[in-house]
Amino acid sequence: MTAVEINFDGIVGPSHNYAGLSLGNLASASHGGDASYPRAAALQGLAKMRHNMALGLVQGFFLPQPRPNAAFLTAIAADGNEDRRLLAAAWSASSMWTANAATVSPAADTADGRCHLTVANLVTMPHRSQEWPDTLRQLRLAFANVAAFAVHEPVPPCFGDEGAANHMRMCANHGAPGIEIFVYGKSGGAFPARQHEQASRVVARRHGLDPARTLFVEQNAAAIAAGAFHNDVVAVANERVLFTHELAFADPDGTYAAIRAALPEAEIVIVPADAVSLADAIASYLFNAQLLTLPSGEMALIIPLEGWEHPRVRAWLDGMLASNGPIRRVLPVDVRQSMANGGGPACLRLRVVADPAAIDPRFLLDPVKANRIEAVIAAHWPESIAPDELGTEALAEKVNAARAALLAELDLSVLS
Ligand code: SUG
Repeated sequence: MTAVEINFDGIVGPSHNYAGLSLGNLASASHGGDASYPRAAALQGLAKMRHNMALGLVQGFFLPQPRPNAAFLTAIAADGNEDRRLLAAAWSASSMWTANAATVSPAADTADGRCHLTVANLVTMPHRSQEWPDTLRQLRLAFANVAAFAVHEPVPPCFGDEGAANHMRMCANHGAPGIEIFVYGKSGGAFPARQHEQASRVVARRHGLDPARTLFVEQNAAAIAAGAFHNDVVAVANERVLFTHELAFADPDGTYAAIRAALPEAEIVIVPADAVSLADAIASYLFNAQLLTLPSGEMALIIPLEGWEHPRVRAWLDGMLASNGPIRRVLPVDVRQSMANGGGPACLRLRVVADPAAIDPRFLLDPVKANRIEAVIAAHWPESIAPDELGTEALAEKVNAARAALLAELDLSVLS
């Protein structure tokens, strides 16, 4: 068996819209009420998947969830008098950000030698709290092979869990045993701390991780206050490399020392605040990047165009590329529709290290399937959604038909 890293991107759903639902996510707040472009959004996401596949990497995907969510509307007793934001929540396409779908511990790290996944409860934001049952259904289909995978229910809702967005794994190479780093926030600041320490600890125990190779690290309260609502807005890791803003963690030196003690080959690339401020990092999403090992062994950083176009970020990246650091290539991608809701390239993917042969092939992408998905999006996804269209029967019919067409095309109507 060959374990490789597979990135599962969320296909952007046909109800993609900007409702300003995520307090503490500055992009979501500033774009609330804008018109959205679901077709362009989904095509941008698909182009990113193709881009990474063309680099020689294995690519998977998850499907959009049913929207508007009838069960959620029933649960909140929607009768037309509910808060407009609750109505919008039932239409949210937020499951596209699959970094929040689950926390994944590859087989090499776990006591029973299986890859463990715990679906994230996402309880902090109402529009995201409805995702986990449908996510769990997809995880149980994609990772149905119980000899290779264990898929867990969410941690109890008294502990907020946002999945892989607050979890980093470092290792000599993907198939080797690694260290797992869980980053949590402490509540009490201006914005909610969405990942709770006890949720991370529950996940680590469930997954059977070795305590000697598991770190629990507090996120810097200043980073959350500046808009880093998930750790993956200020840090990303791949194999032996951690790429981080110097203000990402509450105790940066203690964190780096603990990482080096647990993984001596660790290389930590620190971006200083005097080169790229926290505000610049959050506006540009420099760290919400995919740090990938290419088949050549070189590492590439897939960043959003917003980062490439940002003068101070670009200057820092040019300097990094001219130096002899471990990140050898920087590749910008256009995911502007997702970015306007605070979701960069890293938010759009869930990393799973496993043998692709153990995964249901319906969730794996190839160039022909990408063409088929593109045709469905082009034919069925709404070109645009104005905020006052949410809640209308006409849009509900269009969105439902679009999703049904995609499920049928991918032989996944079982999810309907
Ligand atoms: O949970 N935005 C998402 C963005 C998630 C980004 N994911 C990671 N950093 N891994 C969120 O805040 C905005 C929806 C709206 O406002 O309509 C939203 O849910």
